[in-house]
Amino acid sequence: QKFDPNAKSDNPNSRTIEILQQMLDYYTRTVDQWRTMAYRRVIAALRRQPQKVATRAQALALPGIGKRLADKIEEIVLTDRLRRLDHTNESPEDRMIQVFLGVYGAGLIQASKWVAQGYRSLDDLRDRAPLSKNQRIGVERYHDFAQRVPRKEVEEHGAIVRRAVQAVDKDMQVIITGSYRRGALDSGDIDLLITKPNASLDKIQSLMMNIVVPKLFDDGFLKVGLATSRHNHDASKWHGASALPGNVWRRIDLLFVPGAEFGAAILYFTGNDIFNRSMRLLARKKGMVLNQRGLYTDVLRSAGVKINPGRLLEARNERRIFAALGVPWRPPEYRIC
Ligand code: DCP
Ligand code: MG
Ligand code: MN
Repeated sequence: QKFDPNAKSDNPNSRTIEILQQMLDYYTRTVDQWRTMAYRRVIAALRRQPQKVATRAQALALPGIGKRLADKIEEIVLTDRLRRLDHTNESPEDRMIQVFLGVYGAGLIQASKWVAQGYRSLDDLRDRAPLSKNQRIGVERYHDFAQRVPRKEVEEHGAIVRRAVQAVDKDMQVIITGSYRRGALDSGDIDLLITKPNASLDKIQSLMMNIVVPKLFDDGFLKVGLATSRHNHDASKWHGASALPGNVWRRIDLLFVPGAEFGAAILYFTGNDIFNRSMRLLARKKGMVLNQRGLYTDVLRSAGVKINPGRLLEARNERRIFAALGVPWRPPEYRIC
């Protein structure tokens, strides 16, 4: 199917999400962890609704949404705003930090620095601030990267990469993960896991970096590379931007995964990040270690010194990792916290 560049995001709840997101931004800044979690949960639930959630009762029927949030959803739909937002009492500096946080790669420290240094708009940053190469791209493509990617367009980008990968090796697999795999109707970026059964990381990595990525640049599909890591201890990755002809630039992440680690990697890359944290914590409590490369028995230490590295329990199969942890299988759609 063809992607329609003029199509709006398919999500009927996008306005509600937009307003709830402003609340989430506020609570994130005030480090209100409890409300941050609640708002993340409600936004994730709304992202997966194909129908508009308009009433308190409809909102209450969603998993993990309590009465107060349900009231807020109804208020937003009825009034197109949320009174609570008018009382968050933001200073102009707070609002500017929020804007600068949207620059790719800029964290709270960098965003606060820019405000402290007197920059008051994106134009200001672009024209006057000394910026790294990536920061400059982040500023110049700010409005591109701020737009959510509709599910259909995520699929289009995945298909283009898959075609290029399989032209080189038809046994290679390209799997769309991240929020897409959790069922989101639109995503912040495009997350692609690239693997091949029984292939080593070196093999996949060199094929991607020497052949596929350059080819996708030649085709005009990839626009810029923003971060690469060769495997030190991290899995290998390539972060950058891609675009369909005539369309806005999207953030795209490629994760290169050896066949033997597929299960642990897809579990990690499906997220969400809070679900990942809770799985890791659970593993710890059971004397195991979970990371994106596998589930291990804990490292044996004596007086703080490693005696024994952890022994690998499972890495290849996602379901078997749940089983080894003693947790019932949770489909990606339900991994929202
Ligand atoms: N991840 C994680 N911890 C992080 C960052 C990422 O565990 N600090 C994992 C879980 C995420 C996955 O990687 O789901 C992909 O990261 P993204 O930042 O792309 O997040 P999502 O795809 O979940 O959401 P979005 O739609 O905003 O891209
Ligand atoms: Mg993502
Ligand atoms: Mn990502």
